[in-house]
Amino acid sequence: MQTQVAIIGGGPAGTLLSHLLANAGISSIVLERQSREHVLSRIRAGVLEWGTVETLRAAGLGERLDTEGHVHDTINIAWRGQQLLSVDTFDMVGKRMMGYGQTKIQEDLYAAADGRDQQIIFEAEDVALHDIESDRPRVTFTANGDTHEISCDYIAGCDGFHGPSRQAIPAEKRQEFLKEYPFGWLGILSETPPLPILMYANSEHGFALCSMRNPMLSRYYVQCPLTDTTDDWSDDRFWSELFARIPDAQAAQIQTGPSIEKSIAPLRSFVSEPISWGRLHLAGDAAHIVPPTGAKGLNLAVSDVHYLSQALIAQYAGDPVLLEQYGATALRRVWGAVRFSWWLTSLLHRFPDQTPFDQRAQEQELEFLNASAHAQAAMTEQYVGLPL
Ligand code: FAS
Ligand code: PHB
Repeated sequence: MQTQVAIIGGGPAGTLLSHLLANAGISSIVLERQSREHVLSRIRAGVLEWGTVETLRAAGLGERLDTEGHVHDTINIAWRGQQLLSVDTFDMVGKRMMGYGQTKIQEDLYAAADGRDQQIIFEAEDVALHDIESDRPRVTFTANGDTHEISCDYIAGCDGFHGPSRQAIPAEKRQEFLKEYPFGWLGILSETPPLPILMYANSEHGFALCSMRNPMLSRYYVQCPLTDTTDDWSDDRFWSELFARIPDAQAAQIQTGPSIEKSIAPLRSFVSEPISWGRLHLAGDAAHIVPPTGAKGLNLAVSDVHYLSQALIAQYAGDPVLLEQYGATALRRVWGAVRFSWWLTSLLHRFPDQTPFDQRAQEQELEFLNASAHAQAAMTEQYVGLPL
Protein backbone atom coordinates (compact mmCIF):
# COMPACT_ATOMS: atom_id res chain seq x y z
CA MET A 1 0.00 0.00 0.00
CA GLN A 2 1.25 3.51 -0.80
CA THR A 3 0.21 6.85 0.63
CA GLN A 4 1.73 10.22 1.40
CA VAL A 5 1.04 10.18 5.16
CA ALA A 6 0.42 7.04 7.23
CA ILE A 7 -1.61 8.01 10.32
CA ILE A 8 -1.55 5.68 13.32
CA GLY A 9 -4.63 6.18 15.48
CA GLY A 10 -8.21 6.86 14.48
CA GLY A 11 -9.16 9.07 17.41
CA PRO A 12 -9.73 12.83 17.14
CA ALA A 13 -6.10 13.67 16.33
CA GLY A 14 -5.66 11.06 13.61
CA THR A 15 -8.98 11.55 11.91
CA LEU A 16 -8.84 15.36 12.04
CA LEU A 17 -5.36 15.23 10.53
CA SER A 18 -6.56 13.00 7.68
CA HIS A 19 -9.43 15.44 7.11
CA LEU A 20 -7.23 18.54 6.98
CA LEU A 21 -4.71 16.82 4.69
CA ALA A 22 -7.47 15.59 2.37
CA ASN A 23 -8.82 19.16 2.15
CA ALA A 24 -5.37 20.08 0.80
CA GLY A 25 -5.23 17.14 -1.61
CA ILE A 26 -2.76 15.11 0.45
CA SER A 27 -3.48 11.39 0.73
CA SER A 28 -3.36 9.41 3.98
CA ILE A 29 -4.29 6.03 5.38
CA VAL A 30 -5.51 5.85 9.00
CA LEU A 31 -4.83 2.72 11.06
CA GLU A 32 -7.06 2.25 14.12
CA ARG A 33 -6.62 -0.64 16.55
CA GLN A 34 -10.21 -0.68 17.80
CA SER A 35 -13.50 -1.03 15.98
CA ARG A 36 -15.35 2.08 14.85
CA GLU A 37 -18.08 1.32 17.39
CA HIS A 38 -15.57 1.03 20.23
CA VAL A 39 -14.00 4.39 19.45
CA LEU A 40 -17.45 5.97 19.31
CA SER A 41 -18.42 4.39 22.65
CA ARG A 42 -15.79 6.38 24.57
CA ILE A 43 -17.12 9.22 26.75
CA ARG A 44 -14.39 11.82 27.10
CA ALA A 45 -14.00 15.55 26.62
CA GLY A 46 -16.81 18.04 26.55
CA VAL A 47 -15.47 21.60 26.40
CA LEU A 48 -13.91 23.12 23.26
CA GLU A 49 -11.67 26.17 23.17
CA TRP A 50 -12.80 28.74 20.61
CA GLY A 51 -9.66 28.00 18.58
CA THR A 52 -10.86 24.41 18.30
CA VAL A 53 -14.33 25.58 17.22
CA GLU A 54 -12.79 27.81 14.54
CA THR A 55 -10.48 25.02 13.35
CA LEU A 56 -13.40 22.61 12.97
CA ARG A 57 -15.56 25.22 11.23
CA ALA A 58 -12.75 26.15 8.81
CA ALA A 59 -12.35 22.46 7.99
CA GLY A 60 -16.04 22.17 7.07
CA LEU A 61 -16.90 20.32 10.28
CA GLY A 62 -18.94 23.03 11.98
CA GLU A 63 -22.50 22.30 10.84
CA ARG A 64 -23.68 20.02 13.68
CA LEU A 65 -21.32 21.74 16.10
CA ASP A 66 -23.10 25.04 15.51
CA THR A 67 -26.58 23.55 15.83
CA GLU A 68 -26.00 21.17 18.76
CA GLY A 69 -23.07 22.81 20.55
CA HIS A 70 -23.70 24.81 23.73
CA VAL A 71 -21.82 28.11 23.97
CA HIS A 72 -20.24 28.66 27.39
CA ASP A 73 -19.18 32.13 28.44
CA THR A 74 -18.56 31.74 32.15
CA ILE A 75 -16.06 29.92 34.32
CA ASN A 76 -17.66 29.01 37.64
CA ILE A 77 -15.65 27.89 40.67
CA ALA A 78 -17.23 27.09 44.03
CA TRP A 79 -15.31 26.76 47.26
CA ARG A 80 -15.79 26.54 51.01
CA GLY A 81 -19.28 25.16 50.52
CA GLN A 82 -21.16 28.29 49.54
CA GLN A 83 -18.75 30.67 47.74
CA LEU A 84 -19.09 30.95 43.96
CA LEU A 85 -16.79 32.80 41.59
CA SER A 86 -18.27 33.43 38.12
CA VAL A 87 -16.06 34.94 35.43
CA ASP A 88 -17.58 36.04 32.12
CA THR A 89 -14.94 34.91 29.65
CA PHE A 90 -16.21 37.14 26.85
CA ASP A 91 -16.21 40.28 29.02
CA MET A 92 -12.81 39.31 30.43
CA VAL A 93 -10.86 38.26 27.32
CA GLY A 94 -13.31 38.46 24.41
CA LYS A 95 -13.58 34.69 23.91
CA ARG A 96 -16.17 32.01 24.59
CA MET A 97 -16.04 28.20 24.86
CA MET A 98 -18.29 25.55 23.31
CA GLY A 99 -19.77 22.51 25.03
CA TYR A 100 -19.78 19.71 22.44
CA GLY A 101 -18.84 16.15 23.33
CA GLN A 102 -15.74 14.52 21.89
CA THR A 103 -17.94 11.62 20.84
CA LYS A 104 -19.91 13.94 18.55
CA ILE A 105 -16.69 15.33 17.07
CA GLN A 106 -15.58 11.76 16.38
CA GLU A 107 -18.94 10.97 14.74
CA ASP A 108 -18.62 14.09 12.57
CA LEU A 109 -15.05 13.16 11.59
CA TYR A 110 -16.01 9.60 10.63
CA ALA A 111 -19.00 10.86 8.66
CA ALA A 112 -16.75 13.28 6.77
CA ALA A 113 -14.25 10.46 6.16
CA ASP A 114 -17.02 8.29 4.74
CA GLY A 115 -18.04 11.17 2.50
CA ARG A 116 -14.59 11.37 0.92
CA ASP A 117 -13.85 7.63 0.88
CA GLN A 118 -11.02 8.15 3.35
CA GLN A 119 -9.24 4.87 4.05
CA ILE A 120 -9.55 4.16 7.79
CA ILE A 121 -8.56 0.58 8.61
CA PHE A 122 -10.27 -0.42 11.86
CA GLU A 123 -9.17 -3.32 14.04
CA ALA A 124 -5.64 -3.02 12.65
CA GLU A 125 -3.35 -5.11 14.83
CA ASP A 126 0.41 -5.39 15.41
CA VAL A 127 1.01 -1.92 14.01
CA ALA A 128 4.75 -1.34 13.75
CA LEU A 129 6.83 1.55 12.45
CA HIS A 130 9.91 1.00 10.29
CA ASP A 131 12.71 3.13 8.78
CA ILE A 132 11.42 6.35 10.36
CA GLU A 133 14.85 7.97 9.84
CA SER A 134 14.85 7.15 6.12
CA ASP A 135 13.04 9.12 3.41
CA ARG A 136 10.71 6.16 2.79
CA PRO A 137 9.31 5.03 6.15
CA ARG A 138 6.98 2.06 6.39
CA VAL A 139 4.17 0.87 8.65
CA THR A 140 3.23 -2.81 8.90
CA PHE A 141 0.07 -4.22 10.45
CA THR A 142 -2.21 -7.22 10.39
CA ALA A 143 -5.88 -7.14 9.51
CA ASN A 144 -8.17 -10.16 9.12
CA GLY A 145 -5.15 -12.37 9.66
CA ASP A 146 -3.17 -10.91 6.73
CA THR A 147 -0.02 -8.82 7.09
CA HIS A 148 0.11 -5.53 5.20
CA GLU A 149 2.72 -2.84 4.63
CA ILE A 150 2.21 0.87 3.93
CA SER A 151 5.03 2.74 2.24
CA CYS A 152 4.74 6.49 2.82
CA ASP A 153 6.50 9.85 2.96
CA TYR A 154 5.64 10.61 6.59
CA ILE A 155 4.15 8.85 9.63
CA ALA A 156 1.83 10.73 12.01
CA GLY A 157 1.75 9.12 15.46
CA CYS A 158 -1.78 9.87 16.71
CA ASP A 159 -2.15 6.67 18.72
CA GLY A 160 -2.65 8.08 22.20
CA PHE A 161 -0.73 7.46 25.40
CA HIS A 162 -0.51 3.68 24.98
CA GLY A 163 0.25 3.52 21.25
CA PRO A 164 3.54 2.39 19.64
CA SER A 165 4.53 5.65 17.91
CA ARG A 166 6.21 7.44 20.82
CA GLN A 167 8.16 4.24 21.56
CA ALA A 168 9.52 4.29 17.98
CA ILE A 169 11.65 7.29 18.95
CA PRO A 170 14.88 5.86 20.45
CA ALA A 171 14.51 5.74 24.25
CA GLU A 172 17.89 7.35 24.74
CA LYS A 173 16.76 10.31 22.62
CA ARG A 174 13.47 10.79 24.52
CA GLN A 175 13.03 12.93 27.64
CA GLU A 176 9.78 12.21 29.47
CA PHE A 177 8.21 14.53 32.05
CA LEU A 178 5.64 12.84 34.29
CA LYS A 179 3.51 13.86 37.23
CA GLU A 180 0.90 11.37 38.48
CA TYR A 181 -1.83 12.73 40.75
CA PRO A 182 -2.87 10.68 43.82
CA PHE A 183 -6.55 10.58 42.85
CA GLY A 184 -8.85 9.93 39.88
CA TRP A 185 -12.08 11.33 38.47
CA LEU A 186 -15.25 9.29 38.72
CA GLY A 187 -17.50 10.51 35.91
CA ILE A 188 -21.16 9.75 35.22
CA LEU A 189 -23.62 10.60 32.46
CA SER A 190 -27.30 10.94 33.39
CA GLU A 191 -30.25 11.67 31.11
CA THR A 192 -31.33 14.62 33.22
CA PRO A 193 -31.38 18.39 32.63
CA PRO A 194 -27.88 19.65 33.48
CA LEU A 195 -26.97 22.44 35.86
CA PRO A 196 -27.26 25.56 33.66
CA ILE A 197 -23.62 26.48 34.36
CA LEU A 198 -20.39 24.53 34.06
CA MET A 199 -19.06 24.58 37.62
CA TYR A 200 -15.85 23.36 39.29
CA ALA A 201 -15.79 22.93 43.07
CA ASN A 202 -13.04 22.78 45.68
CA SER A 203 -14.33 21.33 48.93
CA GLU A 204 -12.84 19.65 51.98
CA HIS A 205 -14.57 16.49 50.74
CA GLY A 206 -12.73 16.74 47.42
CA PHE A 207 -13.14 18.08 43.89
CA ALA A 208 -16.40 18.04 41.90
CA LEU A 209 -17.39 19.23 38.42
CA CYS A 210 -20.84 19.81 36.92
CA SER A 211 -20.94 19.78 33.12
CA MET A 212 -23.27 18.79 30.30
CA ARG A 213 -23.57 17.25 26.84
CA ASN A 214 -27.00 18.53 25.82
CA PRO A 215 -30.19 19.89 27.47
CA MET A 216 -31.12 16.34 28.52
CA LEU A 217 -27.69 14.85 29.19
CA SER A 218 -25.65 15.83 32.25
CA ARG A 219 -21.98 15.04 32.88
CA TYR A 220 -20.76 15.08 36.49
CA TYR A 221 -17.43 14.19 38.10
CA VAL A 222 -16.19 13.72 41.65
CA GLN A 223 -12.59 13.17 42.69
CA CYS A 224 -12.07 9.66 44.08
CA PRO A 225 -9.17 7.57 45.46
CA LEU A 226 -7.12 5.79 42.80
CA THR A 227 -7.88 2.51 44.56
CA ASP A 228 -11.63 2.88 43.94
CA THR A 229 -13.51 1.11 41.17
CA THR A 230 -16.96 1.95 39.81
CA ASP A 231 -18.29 -0.95 41.90
CA ASP A 232 -17.52 1.17 44.99
CA TRP A 233 -19.81 3.93 43.74
CA SER A 234 -23.54 3.37 43.66
CA ASP A 235 -25.55 6.14 42.03
CA ASP A 236 -26.84 7.14 45.49
CA ARG A 237 -23.31 7.48 46.83
CA PHE A 238 -22.30 9.52 43.80
CA TRP A 239 -25.16 11.99 44.15
CA SER A 240 -24.71 12.44 47.90
CA GLU A 241 -20.97 13.07 47.45
CA LEU A 242 -21.62 15.53 44.62
CA PHE A 243 -24.12 17.46 46.75
CA ALA A 244 -21.68 17.48 49.69
CA ARG A 245 -19.07 19.20 47.50
CA ILE A 246 -21.10 21.96 45.80
CA PRO A 247 -23.08 24.96 47.13
CA ASP A 248 -26.67 24.30 48.22
CA ALA A 249 -27.94 26.85 45.66
CA GLN A 250 -26.58 24.77 42.78
CA ALA A 251 -27.38 21.40 44.39
CA ALA A 252 -31.04 22.52 44.56
CA GLN A 253 -31.06 22.96 40.77
CA ILE A 254 -29.74 19.47 40.02
CA GLN A 255 -32.15 16.72 39.02
CA THR A 256 -30.70 13.32 39.84
CA GLY A 257 -31.31 10.20 37.82
CA PRO A 258 -29.77 6.83 37.01
CA SER A 259 -26.29 6.90 35.53
CA ILE A 260 -26.10 5.61 31.94
CA GLU A 261 -22.29 5.65 31.98
CA LYS A 262 -19.89 5.50 34.89
CA SER A 263 -16.07 5.43 34.63
CA ILE A 264 -12.94 6.36 36.55
CA ALA A 265 -10.02 8.10 34.82
CA PRO A 266 -6.59 8.54 36.40
CA LEU A 267 -5.04 12.01 36.31
CA ARG A 268 -1.52 12.64 35.06
CA SER A 269 0.60 15.33 33.46
CA PHE A 270 2.95 13.92 30.84
CA VAL A 271 5.08 15.32 28.04
CA SER A 272 7.56 13.41 25.85
CA GLU A 273 10.21 15.32 23.92
CA PRO A 274 11.02 15.43 21.04
CA ILE A 275 7.71 14.88 19.24
CA SER A 276 9.37 14.68 15.82
CA TRP A 277 11.99 12.09 14.87
CA GLY A 278 13.03 11.59 11.24
CA ARG A 279 9.82 11.22 9.23
CA LEU A 280 7.70 10.50 12.36
CA HIS A 281 5.66 13.30 13.93
CA LEU A 282 3.55 12.80 17.07
CA ALA A 283 0.30 14.63 17.79
CA GLY A 284 -2.19 14.58 20.67
CA ASP A 285 -2.10 12.13 23.56
CA ALA A 286 0.72 10.20 21.87
CA ALA A 287 2.98 13.10 22.87
CA HIS A 288 1.35 14.53 26.00
CA ILE A 289 -1.34 14.03 28.61
CA VAL A 290 -2.96 16.64 30.81
CA PRO A 291 -5.36 16.16 33.74
CA PRO A 292 -8.88 16.96 32.46
CA THR A 293 -9.26 19.78 35.02
CA GLY A 294 -8.41 22.49 32.49
CA ALA A 295 -10.39 20.84 29.63
CA LYS A 296 -7.19 20.87 27.54
CA GLY A 297 -6.57 17.30 26.32
CA LEU A 298 -8.76 17.27 23.26
CA ASN A 299 -7.99 20.93 22.53
CA LEU A 300 -4.25 20.22 22.51
CA ALA A 301 -4.80 17.33 20.09
CA VAL A 302 -6.54 19.80 17.79
CA SER A 303 -3.81 22.44 18.07
CA ASP A 304 -1.07 19.87 17.40
CA VAL A 305 -2.94 18.71 14.31
CA HIS A 306 -3.50 22.30 13.22
CA TYR A 307 0.27 22.89 13.26
CA LEU A 308 1.19 19.48 11.80
CA SER A 309 -1.28 19.71 8.91
CA GLN A 310 -0.07 23.20 8.00
CA ALA A 311 3.54 21.99 8.18
CA LEU A 312 2.91 18.98 5.94
CA ILE A 313 0.96 21.07 3.44
CA ALA A 314 3.85 23.56 3.31
CA GLN A 315 6.35 20.71 2.97
CA TYR A 316 4.54 19.29 -0.05
CA ALA A 317 4.46 22.80 -1.49
CA GLY A 318 8.27 22.92 -1.21
CA ASP A 319 8.68 24.81 2.08
CA PRO A 320 10.25 22.60 4.78
CA VAL A 321 10.54 25.22 7.54
CA LEU A 322 7.20 24.65 9.31
CA LEU A 323 7.80 20.89 9.48
CA GLU A 324 11.30 21.41 10.85
CA GLN A 325 9.76 23.70 13.50
CA TYR A 326 6.64 21.60 14.19
CA GLY A 327 7.91 20.03 17.40
CA ALA A 328 9.05 23.30 18.96
CA THR A 329 5.89 25.12 17.85
CA ALA A 330 3.48 22.50 19.18
CA LEU A 331 5.38 21.94 22.44
CA ARG A 332 5.42 25.67 23.26
CA ARG A 333 1.63 25.63 23.35
CA VAL A 334 1.51 22.20 24.99
CA TRP A 335 3.66 23.30 27.93
CA GLY A 336 1.47 26.37 28.43
CA ALA A 337 -1.58 24.12 28.75
CA VAL A 338 0.30 21.53 30.83
CA ARG A 339 1.31 24.17 33.36
CA PHE A 340 -2.19 25.66 33.52
CA SER A 341 -3.81 22.23 33.96
CA TRP A 342 -1.35 21.39 36.74
CA TRP A 343 -2.08 24.73 38.47
CA LEU A 344 -5.87 24.31 38.32
CA THR A 345 -5.65 20.66 39.41
CA SER A 346 -3.45 21.61 42.38
CA LEU A 347 -5.85 24.41 43.33
CA LEU A 348 -9.10 22.46 43.16
CA HIS A 349 -8.35 18.96 44.43
CA ARG A 350 -7.88 17.59 47.92
CA PHE A 351 -4.56 15.72 48.17
CA PRO A 352 -4.36 12.68 50.48
CA ASP A 353 -1.54 14.21 52.56
CA GLN A 354 -3.20 17.64 52.60
CA THR A 355 -3.13 19.44 55.96
CA PRO A 356 -5.67 22.01 57.22
CA PHE A 357 -3.05 24.63 56.30
CA ASP A 358 -3.02 23.37 52.69
CA GLN A 359 -6.82 23.49 52.51
CA ARG A 360 -6.86 27.03 53.90
CA ALA A 361 -4.11 28.10 51.45
CA GLN A 362 -6.17 26.75 48.52
CA GLU A 363 -9.23 28.60 49.77
CA GLN A 364 -7.21 31.80 50.21
CA GLU A 365 -5.99 31.58 46.60
CA LEU A 366 -9.62 31.23 45.52
CA GLU A 367 -10.53 34.27 47.66
CA PHE A 368 -7.77 36.24 45.91
CA LEU A 369 -8.97 35.02 42.51
CA ASN A 370 -12.46 36.17 43.48
CA ALA A 371 -11.19 39.63 44.49
CA SER A 372 -8.69 40.31 41.69
CA ALA A 373 -9.75 41.02 38.10
CA HIS A 374 -6.08 40.69 37.11
CA ALA A 375 -5.89 37.18 38.55
CA GLN A 376 -9.19 36.30 36.86
CA ALA A 377 -7.90 37.60 33.51
CA ALA A 378 -4.75 35.49 33.80
CA MET A 379 -6.79 32.37 34.54
CA THR A 380 -9.39 33.10 31.87
CA GLU A 381 -7.01 33.74 28.98
CA GLN A 382 -5.45 30.32 29.63
CA TYR A 383 -8.74 28.52 30.23
CA VAL A 384 -10.34 29.71 26.97
CA GLY A 385 -7.17 28.73 25.13
CA LEU A 386 -3.93 30.50 24.32
CA PRO A 387 -3.71 31.70 20.71
CA LEU A 388 -2.84 29.07 18.12
P1 FAS B 1 -6.94 9.17 21.63
O1 FAS B 1 -6.39 8.32 22.74
O2 FAS B 1 -8.31 9.72 21.73
O3 FAS B 1 -6.91 8.33 20.27
C1 FAS B 1 -5.81 7.47 19.97
C2 FAS B 1 -6.35 6.36 19.10
O4 FAS B 1 -5.25 5.50 18.75
C3 FAS B 1 -7.36 5.50 19.86
O5 FAS B 1 -8.55 5.39 19.11
C4 FAS B 1 -6.65 4.16 20.00
O6 FAS B 1 -7.53 3.06 19.90
C5 FAS B 1 -5.69 4.19 18.83
N1 FAS B 1 -4.52 3.31 19.02
C6 FAS B 1 -3.84 3.08 20.17
N2 FAS B 1 -2.87 2.17 19.95
C7 FAS B 1 -2.93 1.84 18.63
C8 FAS B 1 -2.20 0.96 17.80
N3 FAS B 1 -1.22 0.20 18.30
N4 FAS B 1 -2.54 0.86 16.49
C9 FAS B 1 -3.55 1.62 15.98
N5 FAS B 1 -4.29 2.47 16.73
C10 FAS B 1 -3.98 2.57 18.04
N6 FAS B 1 -9.83 15.65 27.59
C11 FAS B 1 -10.53 16.76 27.87
O7 FAS B 1 -10.22 17.83 27.34
N7 FAS B 1 -11.58 16.72 28.77
C12 FAS B 1 -11.97 15.55 29.36
O8 FAS B 1 -12.92 15.51 30.15
C13 FAS B 1 -11.28 14.35 29.08
N8 FAS B 1 -11.67 13.16 29.63
C14 FAS B 1 -10.93 12.03 29.35
C15 FAS B 1 -11.28 10.77 29.89
C16 FAS B 1 -10.52 9.63 29.60
C17 FAS B 1 -10.91 8.29 30.20
C18 FAS B 1 -9.40 9.72 28.75
C19 FAS B 1 -8.55 8.50 28.43
C20 FAS B 1 -9.05 10.94 28.20
C21 FAS B 1 -9.82 12.10 28.47
N9 FAS B 1 -9.51 13.34 27.91
C22 FAS B 1 -10.20 14.47 28.18
C23 FAS B 1 -8.41 13.47 27.01
C24 FAS B 1 -8.87 12.99 25.69
O9 FAS B 1 -10.00 13.68 25.29
C25 FAS B 1 -7.70 13.11 24.76
O10 FAS B 1 -7.03 14.34 24.94
C26 FAS B 1 -8.08 12.97 23.31
O11 FAS B 1 -8.79 11.79 23.14
C27 FAS B 1 -6.80 13.02 22.49
O12 FAS B 1 -7.07 12.55 21.24
P2 FAS B 1 -5.98 11.63 20.50
O13 FAS B 1 -4.66 12.25 20.61
O14 FAS B 1 -6.57 11.32 19.17
O15 FAS B 1 -5.86 10.31 21.39
C1 PHB C 1 -16.67 17.60 30.47
O1 PHB C 1 -17.73 18.18 30.15
O2 PHB C 1 -16.48 16.36 30.29
C2 PHB C 1 -15.56 18.40 31.07
C3 PHB C 1 -15.70 19.76 31.26
C4 PHB C 1 -14.65 20.49 31.82
C5 PHB C 1 -13.48 19.83 32.17
C6 PHB C 1 -13.34 18.46 31.97
C7 PHB C 1 -14.38 17.74 31.43
O3 PHB C 1 -12.44 20.52 32.71
